[in-house]
Amino acid sequence: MADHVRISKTLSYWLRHKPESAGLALSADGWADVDAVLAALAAQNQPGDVDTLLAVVETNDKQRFELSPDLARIRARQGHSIEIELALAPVTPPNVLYHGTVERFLAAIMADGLRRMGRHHVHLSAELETARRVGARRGDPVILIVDAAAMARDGHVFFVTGNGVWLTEQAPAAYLKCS
Ligand code: HQG
Repeated sequence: MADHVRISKTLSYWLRHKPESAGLALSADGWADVDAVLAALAAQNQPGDVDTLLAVVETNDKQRFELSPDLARIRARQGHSIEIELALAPVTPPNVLYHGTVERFLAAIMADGLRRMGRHHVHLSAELETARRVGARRGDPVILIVDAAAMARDGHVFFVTGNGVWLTEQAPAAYLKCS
């Protein structure tokens, strides 16, 4: 199990941020060849086979990765800092979405709105508990309630990833409320 977590961390880095650090080339929509990934892992003393990757994908706590149906390719589902076209279709969001953050970012967020920061999108969740967990990575979580219905009405576009993370370009402060 510990090995799966270690491989998952390595894959996060390669498939979301720095594929070139492992000599990997990603397709425009983020896929890497499984054979190339396995070779790169072996070169890092993390040997495994397709079954290892299957186990990593399936046991990952946040379903961060997916394998293609033919098991020839693997990609991260979201969270990239590199330019990736995930080809998600716009979806009507639930009326309310949540964002977990911490007190020290609040003044800036209430001035500038929620911004993508290092990522391609602002990450939101449909469940309060998920937002709480995301905020708690940085300290005492503060939950922002996002008026997604109003945003959608005003032309903001939303996407949802395969593992239920809601994405949008930005959320202006007018749509945000502190819980
Ligand atoms: C904050 C993890 C100042 C924002 C998690 C957040 C999630 C602002 C931080 C996923 C701001 C960015 C995403 C503004 C936003 N001024 N601060 N205008 N707008 N912020 O990590 O949402 O492990 O990029 O509140 O579980 O925290 O990667 O985003 O605190 O699902 O799979 O700037 O990352 O998943 O931080 O987390 P992040 P996030 P993974």
